[in-house]
Amino acid sequence: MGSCKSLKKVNTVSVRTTKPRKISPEAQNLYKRLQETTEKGYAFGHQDATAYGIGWKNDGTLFKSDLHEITGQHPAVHGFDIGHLELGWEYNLDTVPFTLIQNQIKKIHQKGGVITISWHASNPISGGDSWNRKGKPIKKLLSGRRLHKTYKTWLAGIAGFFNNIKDDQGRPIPIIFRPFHEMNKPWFWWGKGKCSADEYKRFWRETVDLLTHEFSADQLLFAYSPDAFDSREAYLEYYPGDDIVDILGMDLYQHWTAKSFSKNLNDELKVIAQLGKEKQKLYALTESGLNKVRISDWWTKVIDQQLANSGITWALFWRNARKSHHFVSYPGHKSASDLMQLAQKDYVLFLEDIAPTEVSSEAQ
Ligand code: BMA
Repeated sequence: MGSCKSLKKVNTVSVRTTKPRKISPEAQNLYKRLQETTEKGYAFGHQDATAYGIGWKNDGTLFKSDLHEITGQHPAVHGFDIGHLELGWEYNLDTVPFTLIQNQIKKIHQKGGVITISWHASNPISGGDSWNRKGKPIKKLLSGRRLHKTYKTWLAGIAGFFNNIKDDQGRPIPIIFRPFHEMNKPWFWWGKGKCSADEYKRFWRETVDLLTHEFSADQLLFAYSPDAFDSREAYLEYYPGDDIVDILGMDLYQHWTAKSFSKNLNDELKVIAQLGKEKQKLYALTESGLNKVRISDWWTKVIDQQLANSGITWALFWRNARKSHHFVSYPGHKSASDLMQLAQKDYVLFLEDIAPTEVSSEAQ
């Protein structure tokens, strides 16, 4: 018992000893813009929206999205994933070239859009993918542990990648980074069962600290994104601290019926809305979707019903990889006209709706 207690104390102390946050003026400005956006409604987000869609792939010359093909509007929030950047690869785990991601981010930023990045990092022990749960990687990646040096090399590379994405003034473009998402579920190597909550928090804090201080990526805002949870306590189990989390995120997909999904979404949104109010932070649905959008009026009857008055800043729907794995409608799909209807609501915000006026006219 005694040793358990003192161990806990050590963990708690080390959790708190990171340096105060460093946030660039551009990132602060992004946060302000997100606050203003939230007053108007919620922003529509899509993963890899301009990188590829159903039946097309961006060779670098296009600015196209499946959403735009249907509604005439591009997403306001654009998600990308940097999994495999840590391996020094030229393509991410979904074969999107990292140079394309950098160029798309520049274009999106120029048009006034918002960027959020996830990281399906490979397992540093086995070399397998994020779903490979060999060993206890988090324990080894912490400072003073065997793989910490490797981890620092990873983060140096990632910070370098972010720092190279610059705006027209040569300033790094602000990005919302949400590393090690869905940690409360047992599917990733950083997830439940592979480390304690204290270890996870310490790991997250060290990650933020290294990226922003040691590797100067202070243009980052950070989002915390657990998967489905059933209480406030469960939501906060891995929460690394108010000082380093900017956005309270949640990931939730519809796997079963619309009824149960709607209920879970509603319950969870209430929890993060309350926490957002208490902590004075924005909150967002950082990943969602119904694979193949197999309910033709899903957008208006399920999504909009829950999100319309939820106070979220954005909802990001997952990638349109192929006809058997897509989360946004595409031209000709049975849900396309319903998405069109959703897009007509004035509180559902797209790229042009959130762009600062001077920026959008410059970029045209
Ligand atoms: C998952 C699936 C995978 C993909 C991964 C990272 O949800 O879409 O096909 O590799 O996300 O984008």
